[in-house]
Amino acid sequence: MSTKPRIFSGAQPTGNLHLGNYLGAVRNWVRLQADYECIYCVVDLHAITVAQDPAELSRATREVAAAYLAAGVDATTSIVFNQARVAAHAELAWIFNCVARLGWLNRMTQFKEKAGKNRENASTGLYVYPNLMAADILAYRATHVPVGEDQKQHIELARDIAQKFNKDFGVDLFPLPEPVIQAEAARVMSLRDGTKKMSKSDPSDMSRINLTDSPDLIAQKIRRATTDPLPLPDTVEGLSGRAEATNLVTIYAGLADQEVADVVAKFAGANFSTFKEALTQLAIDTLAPITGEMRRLTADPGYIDGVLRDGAARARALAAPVLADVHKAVGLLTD
Ligand code: AQP
Repeated sequence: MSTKPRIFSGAQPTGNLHLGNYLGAVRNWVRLQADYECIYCVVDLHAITVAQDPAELSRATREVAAAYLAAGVDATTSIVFNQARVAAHAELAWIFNCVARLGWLNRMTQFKEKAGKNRENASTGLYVYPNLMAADILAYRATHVPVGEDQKQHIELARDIAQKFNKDFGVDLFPLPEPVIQAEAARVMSLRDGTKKMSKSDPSDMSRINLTDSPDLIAQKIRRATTDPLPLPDTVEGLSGRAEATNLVTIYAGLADQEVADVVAKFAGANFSTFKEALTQLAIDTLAPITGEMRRLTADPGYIDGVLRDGAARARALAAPVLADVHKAVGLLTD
């Protein structure tokens, strides 16, 4: 058994993974493999909290798994699987539905954003989504969760659930998981509106760069990205109040693995056409190898299914003793 601290993280197969998912999450997952025991899940049960086309969901589940592998997740050392294959997630989520408080869930900003004005018509699954996320993490007693900035509130809720469970049942069963958030590009915004996060479910494909986009399409999207009339500033403070400029500079910094201040210094006073050309080249150079590998992998769905099945078997083995302890603590007769 590994002595390294354990990580759990995942992405929803609600569509193509985009640059925000990559810079905010998946690229960090790859790096963290050196120091952590990693469990990376395609969270298909989360995806169905909003309407999904069944055939498209299966296709996207394989494609998201392919993106993990193409980006550098090693499925022999890390565990890669889809959530629906491991029943412990749904089972523990039900128990957490009985631990979490309505008041806690009412504070979740993602539910408010996703339910929008039509709150009464949102699924109950969307409402209790954070409880399932807590189950995803705690079924493995994971201690670290690498996520983008937008998921921080959900990790805090997972900590509250872990703490209340331990207290209510007088056990020390769950650790309090911590978010692992990278400083640069933790929040990549829409290319059309710098105040909205880049998202798979944005109706405009021009708002995001998908990991499956061709170089031509990437170039087109960056060329058409919203900007303002001013040249780039010569200090980071000069970006304040300029959401779109901030976003493009942040994306550059994320892709180049540099500090925002260094990017600002490099392009001080440049106009957007010059900057966008450099950004386009950098985005294509970074993403093209991943896109190519994804294409190769998705051409062989049997291979992807084999990886997911093997990962699920290993995940089930890790979750089984935790669930047994949970049942015992709660007084559920299951053996
Ligand atoms: N724009 C973003 N910037 C940085 N990180 C991001 N993440 C998502 N969007 C950004 C991070 O990617 C991981 C997987 O996210 P997810 O698939 O679970 O769902 P999400 O956060 O709801 O992402 P989307 O793209 O907005 O999906 P939809 O449109 O389906 O809701 C997470 O670690 C997340 O923080």
